[in-house]
Amino acid sequence: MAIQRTFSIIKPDATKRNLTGKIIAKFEEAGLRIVASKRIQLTLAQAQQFYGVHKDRPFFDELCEFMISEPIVVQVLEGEDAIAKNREVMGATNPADAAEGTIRKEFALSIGENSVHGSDAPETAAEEIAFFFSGLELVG
Ligand code: IDP
Repeated sequence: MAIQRTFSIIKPDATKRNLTGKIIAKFEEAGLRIVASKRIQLTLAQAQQFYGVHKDRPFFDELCEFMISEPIVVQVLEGEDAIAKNREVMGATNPADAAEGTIRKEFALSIGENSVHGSDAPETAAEEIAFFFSGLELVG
C-alpha cells in the first residue's frame, strides 16, 4: 500500500479539554506523521462549507455550531494507507460503538462531540487538505 496523506481535525470538545497532545500521540503511535498542523477558529460560513455534504441532515446546524464553539486543530497526516489507518485510530462515529483503544472510545463525549474528524476517501482527503492548507504548508 502506498504512502498517503489524509486530513484530520481535532474538534472543539477535545481542544477545550486540552486533549490535543494525547490525540496527536495516538496518531504517531499508529505510524502517522504530522506533515502540517495549525490551530484555527472556524467561522460559521467556513463550517457550513466544510460540512456541506451534510446540509440536509437533521444534525447539520448543531454540527456547525459545535465546530465554531472553540478553536480546532487542523492537520495533514501522512503514512502507509493513511486514510484507512486514521479512520481505524479514530474509531466509530458514535463513541458507544467505537473499539477499545480508539480516540473516540477514549475521549469522545457523544456522537456529535466526537473529538476528531478524518477524511473518508482519497478524493475527500485531497479536497479537505486544499480547503485548509497551501502546498507551502505541507512539509513531509
Ligand atoms: P464521521 O465523522 O465518522 O465520518 P459522518 O457520518 O461523516 O461521521 O458525520 C460527520 C460528523 O457529524 C460526525 O463526526 C459527528 O460530529 C456529526 N454527526 C453525525 N451523526 C450525528 C448525529 O446523529 N447527531 C449529531 N451529530 C452527528
